[in-house]
Amino acid sequence: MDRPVLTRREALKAGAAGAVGLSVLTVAGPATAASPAQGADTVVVPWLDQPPPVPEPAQGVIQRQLVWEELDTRITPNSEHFVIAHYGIPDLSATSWQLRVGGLVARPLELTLDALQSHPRHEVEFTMECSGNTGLPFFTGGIGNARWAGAQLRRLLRSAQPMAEADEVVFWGADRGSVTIRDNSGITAAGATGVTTPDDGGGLDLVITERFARSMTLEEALAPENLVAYSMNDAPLPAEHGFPARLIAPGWYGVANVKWLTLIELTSERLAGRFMARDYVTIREETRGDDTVWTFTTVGKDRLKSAPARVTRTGARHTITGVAWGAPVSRVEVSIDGGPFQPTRLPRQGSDSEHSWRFWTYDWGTPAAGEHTAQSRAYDADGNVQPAPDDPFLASRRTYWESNGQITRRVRID
Ligand SMILES: Nc1nc2c(c(=O)[nH]1)N[C@H]1C(S)=C(S)[C@@H](COP(=O)(O)O)O[C@H]1N2
Ligand SMILES: [Mo]
Repeated sequence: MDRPVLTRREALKAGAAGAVGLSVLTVAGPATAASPAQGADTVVVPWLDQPPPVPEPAQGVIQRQLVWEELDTRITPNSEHFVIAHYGIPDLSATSWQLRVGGLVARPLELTLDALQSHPRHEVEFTMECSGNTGLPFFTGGIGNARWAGAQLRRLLRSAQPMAEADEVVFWGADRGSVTIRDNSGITAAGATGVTTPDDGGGLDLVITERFARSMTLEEALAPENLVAYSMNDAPLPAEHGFPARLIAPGWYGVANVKWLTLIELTSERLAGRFMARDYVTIREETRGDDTVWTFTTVGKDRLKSAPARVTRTGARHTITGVAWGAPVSRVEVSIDGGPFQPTRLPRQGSDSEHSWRFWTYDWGTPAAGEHTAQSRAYDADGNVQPAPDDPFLASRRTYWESNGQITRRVRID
């Protein structure tokens, strides 16, 4: 029978006897290091196609990434969970922080951290992925899995009593940054308060200070799994992950999970700010009859995806371990060196969360020495397959968001 995939803590509890059956999944330590838990004979074979360093402009935003060769537990420790921060990390005080629920509500709320924590505590395990992950050569580790806890968003919204006209919810973060809106000569003439600077084209740029914010419909916000979370893996939220509280919207790409929350605003209009309408917008070129149309869609819900995580060797025997996420996963297949797809093992896990990634393993046996490729593809519960690289949706994109195509890694076997 398949063994469940355990967290590091669960594996420790299970003890030595329990750990024996976990094979590759309890191997700890950096790439190529022999695992103490396995005896000296299981090693990680690092991928040949390592991502290049994050270039200068993106360095401030992509602050930490998953190292795939080190993925050995279902729960990502807080200190290893990827970090994206567009406007830096605000320093918020637990004592002076307040969360307001306002806008089109009959009873606006002002919640201290204590007041937030006095609501019933709900937990969800959720694999969060940045929608830019694997869309750029240097961005391949924008994913992690954590157990989040907090108050149910639905409960807070209902106690604020949304008015009949309220059909959108805007989540405002405390972080803000300078944004240049190009060529807005019409807007500036109408009396905008931002600083205006001449641009190259003879028009005017509008420079504003914008807060990080995202919106979703009230119906989407009322989904029972959404949390205003103050806890990550049983610890207070680390500063870089949104202290004191953030939105956790399981099933949505990372960008929807607004950190450093200060205001939840009910409105009657969809937000059209930077992270809804300019960045994190998928632009595609579609052919309709003789016509070409360009479509613009805001990044929203997760998409089915999988990736080979690492290759381990015990003696001459090789195993590929990977993960699959983004939708309820029914099976995962692997193609070696572009050959036919083979089934993998998809063991049951200690978590019953449908929002948690699933680990899979492929027994590679004793591959010939030399360079090889490993490609994975996942299927969801409805039989849909993770898109191939020539998939029409992926091929029509002119932006790198939502890159959920099948991933191929390269490895050299000695
Ligand atoms: N306030 C705020 N929330 C934010 C962001 C941000 O820059 N500011 N980045 C978003 C993006 S793009 C992602 S992918 C996730 C990353 O969450 P993490 O840093 O906890 O992994 O946070 C989201 N929430
Ligand atoms: Mo992101």
